[in-house]
Amino acid sequence: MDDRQTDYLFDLQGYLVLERAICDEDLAELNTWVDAHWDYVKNPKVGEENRWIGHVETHSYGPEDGVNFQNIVEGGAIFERLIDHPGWIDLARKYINPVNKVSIHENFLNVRDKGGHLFIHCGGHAPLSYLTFRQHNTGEWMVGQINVLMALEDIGPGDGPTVLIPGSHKTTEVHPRLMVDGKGIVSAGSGSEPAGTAFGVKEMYLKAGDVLFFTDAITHGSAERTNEGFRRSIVYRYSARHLRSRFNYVMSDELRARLTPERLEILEPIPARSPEQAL
Ligand SMILES: O=C(O)CCC(=O)C(=O)O
Ligand SMILES: [Fe+2]
Repeated sequence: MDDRQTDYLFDLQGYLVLERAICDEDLAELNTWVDAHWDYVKNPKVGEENRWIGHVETHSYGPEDGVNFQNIVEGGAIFERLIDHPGWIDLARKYINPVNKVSIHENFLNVRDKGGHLFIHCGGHAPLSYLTFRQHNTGEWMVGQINVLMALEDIGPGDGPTVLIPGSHKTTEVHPRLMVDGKGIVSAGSGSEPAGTAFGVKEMYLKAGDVLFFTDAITHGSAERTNEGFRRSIVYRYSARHLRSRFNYVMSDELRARLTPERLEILEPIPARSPEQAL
């Protein structure tokens, strides 16, 4: 595809599949990291407390979404390379718009067991400030948040694929499952069914190393995993620099020392200011 075709499709559909964006060597390294931390998949908590691996925190949004290794950029060199990976960073910069600079709002590695899924969420109707998607024939893109979902293994039927509704980032109509008591909500929650059973969704099958690059404004979620085994994915969410940090993890000195200036600017686009710095 040339640039015009890519732009057209992203505007129209709200997503792109970037095939084989991650090379085999990097994939092997990522999967080796997951294997080496399998105990955290099985036992993500000690009592009520999340476990930490250095500055990486094991976390879940709920019982159904699996284990999220949050702040995975602290997990080692391979995760640092993903920050400004050539497979997608230029597209993210372009669609967020260079005047906004990119930052990473949230980054995690997810491992999801059989039965795991996500509820349906988002859509053009939802008023979350970063669910914007603008391309009003001005030639100026302004996309509030772009999710880069990386498949570490093949994700096919029954593997709990991401599901989405192409074009739904543009709709003002509320998806029927997100209409509650006559009002649109941002996300369905417990009591709802897995997003894979929702009206109008498309299952997004990926090969290991493929990336699903999508606006967070699109109506999406995950189908239930019905196959044995675990789904492995990584999500880096790119936004304008003003939106840095869902959880506000404090960067370790070790990571700060290792980061290239370009990567540091993505993780810390607005350096802290204090009178001590002037001393
Ligand atoms: O886990 C998935 O398949 C979807 C993830 C998701 O909803 C997101 O990245 O915003
Ligand atoms: Fe999502």
